[in-house]
Amino acid sequence: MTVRVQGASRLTDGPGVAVPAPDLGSRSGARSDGLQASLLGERLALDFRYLTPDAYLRLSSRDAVRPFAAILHGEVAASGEGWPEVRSRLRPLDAPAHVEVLVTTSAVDSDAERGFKLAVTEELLFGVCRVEGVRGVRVAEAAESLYRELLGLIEWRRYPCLLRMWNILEDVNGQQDGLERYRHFCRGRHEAFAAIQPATLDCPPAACGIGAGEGGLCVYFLAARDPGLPVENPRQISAYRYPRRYGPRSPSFSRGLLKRFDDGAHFFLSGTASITGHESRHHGRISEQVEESLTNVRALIHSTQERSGQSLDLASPTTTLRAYLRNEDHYPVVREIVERQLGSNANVLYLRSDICRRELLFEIDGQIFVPSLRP
Ligand code: 3EB
Repeated sequence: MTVRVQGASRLTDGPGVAVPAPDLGSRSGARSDGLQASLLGERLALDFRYLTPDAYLRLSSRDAVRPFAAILHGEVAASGEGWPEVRSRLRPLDAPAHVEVLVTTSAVDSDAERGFKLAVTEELLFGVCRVEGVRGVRVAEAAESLYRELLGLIEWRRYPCLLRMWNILEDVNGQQDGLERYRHFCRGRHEAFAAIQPATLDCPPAACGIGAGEGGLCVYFLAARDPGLPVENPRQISAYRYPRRYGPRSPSFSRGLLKRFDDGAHFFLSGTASITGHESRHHGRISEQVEESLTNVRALIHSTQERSGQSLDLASPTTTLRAYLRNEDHYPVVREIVERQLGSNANVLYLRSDICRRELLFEIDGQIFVPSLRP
């Protein structure tokens, strides 16, 4: 069942960019300062919100709907509140800065282990690790050891099911020691999965693999106690079956993953680009790449709906998307196509970033949240 939500705030609104109340007549749209749960008193395991830096800096871990991690795009001061903050090193194209906050009504513990900063709730484990200054074959070594620690950590902490991985590699398309850095990364990541054979292999996480101009290798993740439903795209070969020409080892992720908690259904959309089968399409043509990527997203959502019976709406106010553009000059044309297809109210961040195949000019990912209605 799709919840219709009304009175959505736009991306650049101040505090109270909260998920608005589902349209239950009398209860719709009530907002005050701070982040609101979709219904008063309702438990919220997880929600993603886009905030301005000012709104972000007013948040507190004592709020009822509290942050447990934040991704900072562009220049944003640290909050000093103790939850993990990740600097994406990706520049927003439509504003000086945006903050992506993961919020919950659960109790949150902040912690650190094996090089990861962690936030732990009853339902979820969030972690982030950054390794600076890695070059050449050492990219594979760094990726392998980071992923070994990560897989050990989620097992030990009893959140063995990876839902979502974010992989950001400096100079992702650079050639070093005879191989593209992204392929060194894939090799190391694959070695870790092969060595540890985690439960996660049966339920590969949604993921993205993108590049930044700096920041070494940064990996962050969300893991849960029980598995979600991984979904593949009928228009694309599964990434873990890519032919060897894309690198000595295939990437280990699913095209999307649906996970239900008490608060509703969360769909994690992997990085989706202009690839059909296993091949990149429309080399050098931005408009066609954006259209092809969005066709892929719709096909994936369609097949998720078929498999799960869950309706998912890309343009819902509780959907948050990121559009990655290799070339900032493409911003106006990309935005025009995205808004034509999703409407101008869709929550989309436009970020300058590299993409792990050099011919790809565009990638999109994000999450769709469908809050459950209480009887
Ligand atoms: C692709 O579809 C484009 O290496 O984790 C998308 C999502 C991509 C995840 C990853 C890479 C990754 O192959 C790139």
